[in-house]
Amino acid sequence: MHRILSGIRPTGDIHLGNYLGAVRNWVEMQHLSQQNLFCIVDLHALTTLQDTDNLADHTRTVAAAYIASGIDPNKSAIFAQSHVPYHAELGWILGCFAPLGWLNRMTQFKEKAGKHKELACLGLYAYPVLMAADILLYKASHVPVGEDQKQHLELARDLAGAFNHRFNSDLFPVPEPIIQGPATRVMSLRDGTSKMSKSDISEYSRINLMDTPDMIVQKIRKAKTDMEPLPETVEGLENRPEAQNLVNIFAAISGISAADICARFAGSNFAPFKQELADHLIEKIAPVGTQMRHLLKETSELDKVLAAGADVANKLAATHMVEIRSVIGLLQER
Ligand code: AQP
Repeated sequence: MHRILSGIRPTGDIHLGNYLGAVRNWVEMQHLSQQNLFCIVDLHALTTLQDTDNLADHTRTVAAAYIASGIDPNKSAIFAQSHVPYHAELGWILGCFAPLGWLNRMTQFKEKAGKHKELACLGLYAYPVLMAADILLYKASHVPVGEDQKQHLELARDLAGAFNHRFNSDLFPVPEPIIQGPATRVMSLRDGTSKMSKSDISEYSRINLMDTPDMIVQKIRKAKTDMEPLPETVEGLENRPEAQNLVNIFAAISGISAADICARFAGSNFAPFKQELADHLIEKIAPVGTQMRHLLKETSELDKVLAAGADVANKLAATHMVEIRSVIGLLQER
């Protein structure tokens, strides 16, 4: 059975990277699989919680982004991770089988903990184990994510295999990552070598789904480029990270190939290219933002969608947890 699971942390405004690298692919896939679970991973958000964060609001905003992008609540369960307590339970259990050596290799922990590794919290370190639990709890077969989650997905696959081997069972299917499309890693508009990210302090580093058309034009106009004109071929984008990123975004949002884009703008400066890129973004992104604002006016409706999604998720997770506890040998509750 094909069961898709993925999620986004409610840590800020959903941006073009989240959309192109993840949500847009989910929308296409939801009709191809038998079951879809799209989670708002609020427990993961606690690992980097800021004083200014409003988790409840951000959680609803992510739910609105899913629906406005085209996730159909009648076809896919949309729910908050914290509304299904089994995620935390399985996270603990898997943590007892995750060798520290595996966790020490995780590059995201190194990046996010930065120079102050000793001050980083245990949750940030254990993040990939909870992510493995998110996936294995539902026996998800496919996990569509952006490129940055590849390593965590590999850990989830290793943990599934290690658990199955340890208990001589085939309880967990080994989940397949789906990292596809022309924008698996969208870069910052201010620095073509850094990932576009919600936590970047510069608003001009990203396009948010709720940006107005004016903001989109402003951000694209100010997007960093270099002094060279656009090249004739994609090979000419090598070692030009900002130009490459903008061409990739153009290709992903318009459906035109990078080769055709280069051929069309060859030798031109960035102004007409940026104008057309902004037009494409406004056409695709602005309606999503408008729909999100509309959905966020009726939070009770959003909460109903989240409650219905949590109901589906809790029932499935409860059944699997009984199997998991039994395989481990924990005394079952009567
Ligand atoms: N820049 C990106 N390009 C392509 N895909 C991306 N994703 C995130 N950034 C990009 C994909 O979006 C999904 C949800 O990611 P997340 O928000 O849960 O965590 P993240 O990867 O840590 O995203 P951010 O924006 O960088 O958040 P912060 O700043 O809070 O850490 C995932 O499938 C991810 O691959």
